Amino acid sequence: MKPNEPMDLMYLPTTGHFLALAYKSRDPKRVGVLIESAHAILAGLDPSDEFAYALFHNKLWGVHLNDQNGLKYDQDKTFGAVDLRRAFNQVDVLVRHGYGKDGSVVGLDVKAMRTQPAEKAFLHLKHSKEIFLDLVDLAHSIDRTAWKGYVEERDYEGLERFIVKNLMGK
Ligand SMILES: [Mn+2]
Repeated sequence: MKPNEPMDLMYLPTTGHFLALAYKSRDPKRVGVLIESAHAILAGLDPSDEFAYALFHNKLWGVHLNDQNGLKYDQDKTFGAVDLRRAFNQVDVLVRHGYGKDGSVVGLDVKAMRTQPAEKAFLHLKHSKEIFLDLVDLAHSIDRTAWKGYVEERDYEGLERFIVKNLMGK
């Protein structure tokens, strides 16, 4: 999916569209989706919801993680640099589904935001990987019992505060 590109008009702008087409193909088991975070955001969708939906269908064959600030061109910003909560939600969905155990690969689609000295020209990639791995650690270490407690109490304000506190390292 790559909606909202100035030069493009997509017939299939979302994961749901792709999956519908996949099931109509001659051999649906050979068709899956690769979702890029920024492209989902440009469609007005939350990438973690798109990941979860494709995982439910066993069709998430790849992800390209990055970040996006608003409905501009496809920015391919450093993963988590715009919206850390949105980045955590993506990692959390992948971790909770054991993504990667069957050989699935997590990709990063990031580009340098501007011309920089050569020795700094690849930091966006390094930082994206570091932020991803930090969020994987958080997804493994976060107190799931406390999380479940908020859900059971239907205390969603408390849950928001709990997750933001965790993201702030408190
Ligand atoms: Mn991109």
